[in-house]
Amino acid sequence: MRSVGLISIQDLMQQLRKLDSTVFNETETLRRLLQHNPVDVESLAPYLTWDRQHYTRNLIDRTPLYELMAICWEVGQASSVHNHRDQNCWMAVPMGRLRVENLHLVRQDLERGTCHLEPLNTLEMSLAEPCAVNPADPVHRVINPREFNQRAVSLHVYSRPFDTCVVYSPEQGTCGEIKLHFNTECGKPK
Ligand code: CSS
Ligand code: FE2
Repeated sequence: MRSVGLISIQDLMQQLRKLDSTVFNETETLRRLLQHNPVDVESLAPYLTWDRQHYTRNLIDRTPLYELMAICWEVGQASSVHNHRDQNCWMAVPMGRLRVENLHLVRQDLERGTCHLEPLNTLEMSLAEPCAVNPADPVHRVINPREFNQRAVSLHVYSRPFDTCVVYSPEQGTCGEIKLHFNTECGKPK
């Protein structure tokens, strides 16, 4: 039986598909929708895959307007510092907790592969606390810190869909473009 107050991923998918396209142009409406509709991790079972080397990306739904994916984080796994190609992004955490480190991009020169970043703030996400990436300062990294001592699953809505991003090394002042891949799409291995 589903815990009180939780919805299934199918229900969330239906709600997202009904939204007017304008909702995806600002961050607060969808952040609130995710906050009021926490997803039951049980319903995500077909989309959850685990890899000891790297977090996994699992596509759940894609429309011309957005893509919805589940990302699975083993204890201690983290993303690179990266951007979201100027697309909006919302993240909810149906299982575990995750830390988001936001950075301010002072400058970048993609052709030269150089950048300068400064730490901005850190926040924590959980079932009760989804978040939206701030379009004014979209560079961040997501971490499942070893001390949290549990696997985590996050749901990401990207509008519009993107399949490349820029990754940064704040320590070395370097950056470069990478391609993003899915481990599974609609519950099937890629
Ligand atoms: N943006 C990363 C996950 S951390 S928000 C990705 O899509 O792989
Ligand atoms: Fe990200």
